[in-house]
Amino acid sequence: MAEVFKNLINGEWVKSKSGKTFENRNPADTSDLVGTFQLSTVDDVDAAVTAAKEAYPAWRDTPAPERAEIMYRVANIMRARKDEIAQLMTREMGKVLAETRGDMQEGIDTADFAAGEGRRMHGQTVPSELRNKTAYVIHRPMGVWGLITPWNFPMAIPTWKTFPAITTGNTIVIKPATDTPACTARLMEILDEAGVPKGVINYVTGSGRVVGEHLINHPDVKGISFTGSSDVGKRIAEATGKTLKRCSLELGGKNGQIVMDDANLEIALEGALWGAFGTTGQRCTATSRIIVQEGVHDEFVAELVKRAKALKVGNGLNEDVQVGPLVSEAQRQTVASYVKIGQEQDKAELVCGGHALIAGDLIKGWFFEPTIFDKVTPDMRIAQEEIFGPVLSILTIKNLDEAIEVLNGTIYGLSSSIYTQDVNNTMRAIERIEAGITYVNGPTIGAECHMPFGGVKETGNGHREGGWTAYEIFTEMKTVYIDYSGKLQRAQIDNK
Ligand code: UN1
Repeated sequence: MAEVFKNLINGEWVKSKSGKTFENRNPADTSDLVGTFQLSTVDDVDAAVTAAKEAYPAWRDTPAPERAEIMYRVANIMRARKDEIAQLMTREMGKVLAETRGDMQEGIDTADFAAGEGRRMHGQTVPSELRNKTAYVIHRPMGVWGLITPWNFPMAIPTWKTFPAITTGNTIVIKPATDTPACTARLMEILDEAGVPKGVINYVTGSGRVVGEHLINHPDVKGISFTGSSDVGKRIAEATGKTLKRCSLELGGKNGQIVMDDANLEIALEGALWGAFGTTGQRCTATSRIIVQEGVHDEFVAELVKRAKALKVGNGLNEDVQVGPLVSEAQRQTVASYVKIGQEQDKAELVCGGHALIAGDLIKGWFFEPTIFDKVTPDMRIAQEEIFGPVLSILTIKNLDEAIEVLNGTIYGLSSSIYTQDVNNTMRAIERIEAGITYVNGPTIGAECHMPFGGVKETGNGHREGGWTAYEIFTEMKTVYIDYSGKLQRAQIDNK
């Protein structure tokens, strides 16, 4: 019997008032039922928000270092359960074990960082312009936050949001993606075991239309943090804009890797393979465009195709598999439709892959060949739209100026990369590439949890989750002035 997962509301695991559940199946083998989950209603969301609201004052008043102590325990429990949850994650989402262990490690790192940050949470102290007066800034929690998470990083992204949100003294209601609710349930168990008081964390599964939308519009929810598509992000920005509710959005990408003629081709090739086909291309940071200088184009593409064809696609639970399935049938259909667009509408040249994999055991899951299009031009749809799958476009450029223009020529701006040995090219690219993240001689994927993460243009709304900047997202800044002169001092008047 597959596990039946319940909602976590006010410290209790409870069924939805709907009495309905939904299934979650392994995308590598759909006969493997990972679990059944509550198909929650707005009443369930209301109960979770009420619990979070009631738990807030006591949690807010708990000293931040005390809150952060729990994070040390969380990190240690996660370390102990790293392999077990990585296995579950591979079954739930499909990516290979090496990557699901990496996803767990990103969560552990985020817990370690939160544990330390709870003892810092520093504001700023500055001199006042008046005598016997001081001025400083502190960060205060806000109340209940709604966290809406995607399926591609089933542990890391929920931790990116949950840990800073609660370490700073907020309480949360989290709604995981319907494709990956099991890992978030494990995260809730861990937080509970580590000693997070009841009501501080609440977990409600169900559809975005019902659960997500109700959270976004709920008057007692003070902020929304969402990672997902730009289209949904815009809808959330619109809804939260009406009440000026804070929202932090991490959205789509169409990340480019520039390869200059003087690049070390070996590392540029390995970077392209990892960036494009790691996680089966299902990262917002995935490399979906190679922008290669004409002098090395032929050699680079020939070798890339050879290596892409050699990648072992299969069930990620097998240690020798390098590329797992797509997360769902719908995702595979999207990928197939973009391959069709690339061939028929864009008329790019398909040089590798392009088909669903259905031979042998692969018929059980949503597998797709690593796919490469050459002779792609910037105006083509496959060069502009986020595909979220193992489809890579090669664009050829003459020089660095053209490379940067092509790289910047999409609506997105999350991650980017340049392979070159030339320091002048490197510095110019760092300054002129429009993206939240630029890697030099590294792939577009692999951000570290203690650094700001996010993008420009339609990739987000200016926030950076990850690192110390996440602690600013989840708090209000309070500017404090203390006058100890014993008299009225008028700023801008008495001292001039
Ligand atoms: C995402 O794809 O939404 O930088 C996050 C990376 C990972 C996180 C990706 N650390 O690729």
